[in-house]
Amino acid sequence: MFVSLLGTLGCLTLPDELRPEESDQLLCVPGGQPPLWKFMDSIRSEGLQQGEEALSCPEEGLPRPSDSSELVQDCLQQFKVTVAQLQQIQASLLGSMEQALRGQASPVPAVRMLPTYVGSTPHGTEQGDFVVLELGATGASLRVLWVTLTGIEGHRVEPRSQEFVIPQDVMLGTGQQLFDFAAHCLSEFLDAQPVSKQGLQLGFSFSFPCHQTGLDRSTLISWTKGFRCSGVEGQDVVQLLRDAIQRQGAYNIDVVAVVNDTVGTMMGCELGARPCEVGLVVDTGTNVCYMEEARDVAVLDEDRGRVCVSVEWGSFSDDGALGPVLTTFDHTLDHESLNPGAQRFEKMIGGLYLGELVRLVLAHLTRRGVLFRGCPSPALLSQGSVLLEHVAEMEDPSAGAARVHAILQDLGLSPEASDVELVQRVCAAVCTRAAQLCAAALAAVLSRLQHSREQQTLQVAVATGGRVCERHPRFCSILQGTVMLLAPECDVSFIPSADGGGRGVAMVTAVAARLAAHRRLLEETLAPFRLNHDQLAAVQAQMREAMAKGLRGEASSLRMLPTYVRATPDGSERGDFLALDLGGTNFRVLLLFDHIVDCIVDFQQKQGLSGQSLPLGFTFSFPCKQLGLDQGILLNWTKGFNASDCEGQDVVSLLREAITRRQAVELNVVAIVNDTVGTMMSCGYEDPRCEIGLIVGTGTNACYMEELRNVAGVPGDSGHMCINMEWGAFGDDGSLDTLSTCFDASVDQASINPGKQRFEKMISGMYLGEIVRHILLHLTSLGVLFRGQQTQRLQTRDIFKTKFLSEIESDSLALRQVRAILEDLGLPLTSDDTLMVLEVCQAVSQRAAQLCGAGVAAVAEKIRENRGLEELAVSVGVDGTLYKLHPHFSSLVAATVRELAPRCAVTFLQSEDGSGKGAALVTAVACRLAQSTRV
Ligand code: 0WK
Ligand code: BGC
Ligand code: BGC
Repeated sequence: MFVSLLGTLGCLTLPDELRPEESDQLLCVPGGQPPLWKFMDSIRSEGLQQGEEALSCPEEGLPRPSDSSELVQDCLQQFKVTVAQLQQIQASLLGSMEQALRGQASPVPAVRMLPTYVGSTPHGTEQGDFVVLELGATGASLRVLWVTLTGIEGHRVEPRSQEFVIPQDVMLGTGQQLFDFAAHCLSEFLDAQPVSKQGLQLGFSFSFPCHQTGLDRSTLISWTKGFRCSGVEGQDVVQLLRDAIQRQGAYNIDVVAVVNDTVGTMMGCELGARPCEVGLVVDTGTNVCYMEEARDVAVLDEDRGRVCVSVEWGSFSDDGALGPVLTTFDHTLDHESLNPGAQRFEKMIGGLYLGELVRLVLAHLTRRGVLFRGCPSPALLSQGSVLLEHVAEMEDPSAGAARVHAILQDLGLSPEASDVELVQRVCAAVCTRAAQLCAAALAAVLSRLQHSREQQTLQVAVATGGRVCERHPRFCSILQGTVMLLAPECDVSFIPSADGGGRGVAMVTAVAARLAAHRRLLEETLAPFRLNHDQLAAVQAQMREAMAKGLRGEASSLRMLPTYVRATPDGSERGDFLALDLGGTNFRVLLLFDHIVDCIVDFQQKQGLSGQSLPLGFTFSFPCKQLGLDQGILLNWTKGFNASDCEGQDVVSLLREAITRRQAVELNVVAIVNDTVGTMMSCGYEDPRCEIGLIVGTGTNACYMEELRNVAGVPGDSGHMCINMEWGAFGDDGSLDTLSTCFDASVDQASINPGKQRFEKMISGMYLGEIVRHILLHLTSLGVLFRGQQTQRLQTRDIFKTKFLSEIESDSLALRQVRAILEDLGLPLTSDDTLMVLEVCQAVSQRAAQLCGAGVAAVAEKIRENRGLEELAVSVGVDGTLYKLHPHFSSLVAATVRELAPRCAVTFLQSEDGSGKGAALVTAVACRLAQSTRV
């Protein structure tokens, strides 16, 4: 007899002497869930004792106790839950939900509130063929579906599917076993479908609590529902599935999305009057998801739109709220379960547990002689023998007493009519409570929706799925009735999910596939901006070569202009000087030089310097061939300047003529200085090791102290000469074409000096915004951004300022602020768009900083080699809005220099007073040197 007992549980690996006879299998309903109680050891002990107990029952049975009706009342009363208790559960669950949403860690929230990266309910435009693998929704079985989405409203293609029972030793085995089993089932299913073996897209419905970090990245937190495979908790289950499919090697399947079954249920609901925004599953386990306001989900850095959150209410266990409704049977069930103390709420509602609760009550009443004349059958004394299907049938009024009788007989019992009626009452008590508790929890979710949407009356559709909802005769009606009682201000429509969420998973997969495709297009577009070590080292080497040619006076894109600054300050410089700084962000006008003098005179008046004859240092930030300290022939304008009659002129003369015209006789222009030189000098005043000047602002350029012997065209072999590299023009000979992208070409063609200043146009502030704008236009044309809608604004030149990059990439700015900047530009963007725009900005500024770093590394190495040093310590004086304001530019430049010039310890000094002070210092040094030659 004992053997047959185990028969009923039939799915487990048992020692031979305990393996059941074939005939006993009947009771095992395919996909039916033989609960995985810790029966091995308990059954051995208990079974035997119970078997013996069962066997020791007198033929005529035990007399019915006199207080049987009290015993029954007491039992059934335990399952009665008052409205007040339901309201307390509702309130307590709501409290836990909001606590978890706020990210409050202690006390540990009773529910997890896991963001699912599903940001919108289906548009109905999703289309394509998708494979869906469902694992865990229905306990010991997995399902594979082939779902075709037509993208045409109301046009629905019936999914094809196949269910596979998961062997117990797999559910309790290793993770590899489980995922290999899943991959095997996938192949078996696909072998039967007329589909290609390549490019299949799969949506993975994995119905367990997971931390998702993306639509296709999800880490299992803990198993539930009788699963306990080793080596999976804490792992990315998508990767485990990908590895298993790889090992299987039969199909090339891309797992593009992982979805909780509640999300699949919500997304799969037919598009009715209003989309479903809540997904409820009551199958072996239970859970709910809903569309929460993204701004209220603390872990998400988002303030607009909504995100689907999986509540994982199965773990809800607030002793205060649940304590009073937990019965002794619940404690026994939990104690005997695979995960005692966990999923307490689920163990009162989930289909895996309802049958067991009923069995425990029936066994209890039988031992008290109230049922079956006190004679339990071995089956009744064995955990997991009463299944959800049994309970659902026994409660189904259409089943009738005969059917209940048959089921109880199948469990080895000899029921009398009164037993049948009492068993039905027990089933009703257990399931009514389950439905009411589920309703209290759902009412908490509805209250949360009402709060977050600030709506007096909430209209919402709830998609329902799972065999308890589908098969239990009264579960849904009790659920709906109790919800109306607990959330009267909510107008809720319940939409049974047509196919258990398979379509919903395919919907999410379609969205994920679209996003994945967009991501691939984004990566392809940005790949040319991601420079690797070799490419940067090549730029460094090409720059060294161009420097050498330029210094030798040979044709080179680097003019390497002598500046006649032969020394950096030694700190002894003293005196008052006037400094003029033209070429950066400020001071841009036409009638140039007259206007400049007007400004100087105006400045003198304001500073009370009128009439004082002060030496003036003129920072002129354009390529000038200097013939002396106070002579500079403008070679060509850059940075959008285009004042006429200046190129080829000595700009110092032009200034002096303007001074003469203005009779501002007291102005004495002593030196003309490039802003890089001015910056080097002003920082050199503080740090004598400062021998390189760098500007990364509107334009970009660098200078450094070169050995005079290396400077062709300037007499003398000893001493130094500061060289203005004019590196903005680096690559004008085509040496950078391999790195140049179509976006760089668009910016160059649209500039007033096409083909010129190529290096500058990949680095400096005047151009980065435009490069980004062209990339955004390209991605919009691909449909990757802004739903493919080209906006007039985005087609406007210079509308995307480089300062936006600095703002958008600032760590302190949340995505929400990024979105605000972009919306001011009239761009209709989604949260994914915001992320992509951020990545575009990062790619463009990173390339600029790396190229700039490669340039500085070339200069530092040149100085080190000039001096035949193993190691060089040198400082770089830096100025320019982009370098100073961009949150990461300076650190990226420094990191690139460390990588490409490891033997140079390079310190970057941000110039505080601009190059004006440098111009004054150059003037002072010139005056000092002039003084020393006169004496
Ligand atoms: C401030 C310096 C000036 C230089 C400017 C460059 O004083 O000489 O031209 O930095 O930065 P920008 O203003 O172009 O951002
Ligand atoms: C799992 C949930 C799942 C629910 C319904 C629970 O045990 O933790 O993730 O949604 O069962 O299948
Ligand atoms: C000019 C340089 C200047 C740099 C930074 C470039 O466009 O050609 O002379 O140093 O901008 O302002």
